[in-house]
Amino acid sequence: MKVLLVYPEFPDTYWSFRHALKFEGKRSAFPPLGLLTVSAMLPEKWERRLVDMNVRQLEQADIEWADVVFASAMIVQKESLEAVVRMCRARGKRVAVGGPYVSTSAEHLPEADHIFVGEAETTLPEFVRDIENGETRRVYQATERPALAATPVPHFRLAELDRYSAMSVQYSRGCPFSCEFCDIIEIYGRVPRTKTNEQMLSELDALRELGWRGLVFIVDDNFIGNKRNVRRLLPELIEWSERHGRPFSFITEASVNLAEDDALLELMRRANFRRVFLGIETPVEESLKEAHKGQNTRRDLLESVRKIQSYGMEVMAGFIVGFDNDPEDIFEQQISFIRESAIPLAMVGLLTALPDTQLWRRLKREGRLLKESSGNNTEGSLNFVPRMDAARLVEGYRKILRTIYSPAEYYRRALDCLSRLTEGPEPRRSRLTDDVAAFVRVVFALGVRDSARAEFWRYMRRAAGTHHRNFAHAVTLAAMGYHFRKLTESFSE
Ligand code: B12
Ligand code: SF4
Repeated sequence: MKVLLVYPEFPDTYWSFRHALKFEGKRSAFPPLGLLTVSAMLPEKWERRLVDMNVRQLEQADIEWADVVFASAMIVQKESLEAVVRMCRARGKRVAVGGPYVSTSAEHLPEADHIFVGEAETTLPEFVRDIENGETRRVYQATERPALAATPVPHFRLAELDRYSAMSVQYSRGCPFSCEFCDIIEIYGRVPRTKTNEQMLSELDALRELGWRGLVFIVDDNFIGNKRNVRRLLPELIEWSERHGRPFSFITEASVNLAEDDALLELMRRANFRRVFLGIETPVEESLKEAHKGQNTRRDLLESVRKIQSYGMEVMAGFIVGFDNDPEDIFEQQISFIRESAIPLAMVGLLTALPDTQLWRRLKREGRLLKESSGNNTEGSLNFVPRMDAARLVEGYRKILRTIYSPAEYYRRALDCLSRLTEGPEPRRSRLTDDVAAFVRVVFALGVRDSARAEFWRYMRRAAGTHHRNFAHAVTLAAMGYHFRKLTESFSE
């Protein structure tokens, strides 16, 4: 059996990092870990090929080659997914689809032959048996959330490593909290399940043996969802890392209560965690309560961010406007929180009701749902009727973006952030010549062609003078800021 694994195209969003990746000569930020995992669950003797359409085109020849096509998608990829399914079906190929979009929106699916709802650890072996017996079904619905001990090491070798700026691994699925807008807990559950330490280290071994060096994204919904297990993992990870000359630095997502655990923060620092994405959402207590985000109301959020930064980790964070309890001055409050917290990469979104979430169900009961979500909460469109006047909300949202990504504000935050981070250079995979080429591209785009070049040079002078040990990071932050600003400008056109 020949299996073609296809990852459809992303639209251009804040999360695509497109304008920053081009400096590095990369095509995409991360490989499609879901498909790499699925591949590892298929019989050894099946042949497989991966086409991540974010790094290369899907050719007719790829489709012709395959007996069966497996595609995975998030909601934002649905149009591209539909096109892939049509193309492959038109060539008479059997098509199976799965992943987060398919799991939450199974009723709106393109004409795929097989639909996988939920995690595939139990359903995929069933499908393989059915294919061998010549009796397959259309829908394979996972009836349970599998223990991750059964999840094999993903087939990282299928990805063209050079085209990505980071690699991904997953340690846990699920989150113990209950935020109203969150679909994670609907898809992956509220009991975090983790892999064993051996599994994690085998995945890192696999990446190391393939020659990967540099950034690894631990894509967990909440890395500290099961603190007890994480506390057992980190000492082994530190030991592994020292033994191999610290080949990786890590980035992950965690809930804000990370800040209350100094011992855990210290372990993460020693394991070389350099960035943590936090779901801060809003500084407004009433809105946090409305969102059932109690873990954020019990602490001083600015203090929590500062504490995490003091362990050498840059904080990235998600922010949301559009809650029923948002006051009229919410936009100014968000801007000053982001400024004071020194979070350069602040992902601000409009509240979105994702399918089958608690928020979706409440708004439906209240008759306030307008349409299905596009899955992209940064495009400035609402899929429900907000309490605040909708036009005012969208304009206020755009004002936040214009302000926080204006060159003066952004560079100031980046410098504040650098001054809170204590660590030196990160492990890198690239050769010196590649680094120099990337630096020249950044200087040409931001320091010569960009209208904000004066701010850029002021920033670079300060970064070189005060933060020379973190200079590479300072350049990366400049490139990221450029991406966010370019995208913000394109929204306002
Ligand atoms: C890493 C990640 C990203 C990376 C993408 C990297 C990549 N190339 O895949 C980045 C940071 C770019 C990203 C961006 C976004 N993401 Co994202 N992301 C994740 C995250 C944290 C991990 C994904 C992952 O690798 N999982 C690990 C694999 C093993 O799990 P899996 O994909 O679910 O695969 C399993 C099953 O689903 C199944 N399966 C998957 N595919 C297939 C296919 C077939 C054929 C079969 C049989 C089975 C199968 O088998 C696997 C094993 O069980 C998830 C959360 C999560 N827990 O998954 C969110 C998540 C997927 N992202 C989400 C969203 C909303 C976004 C954004 C739109 C955010 C935004 N607000 O703008 C952007 C969009 C990107 C863009 N450019 O426009 C949502 C998706 C919601 C949905 N219902 O579609 C999730 C679920 C998180 C959330 N609630 O916010 N994301
Ligand atoms: S903390 Fe994050 S992952 Fe957990 S329920 Fe809330 S939004 Fe979802």
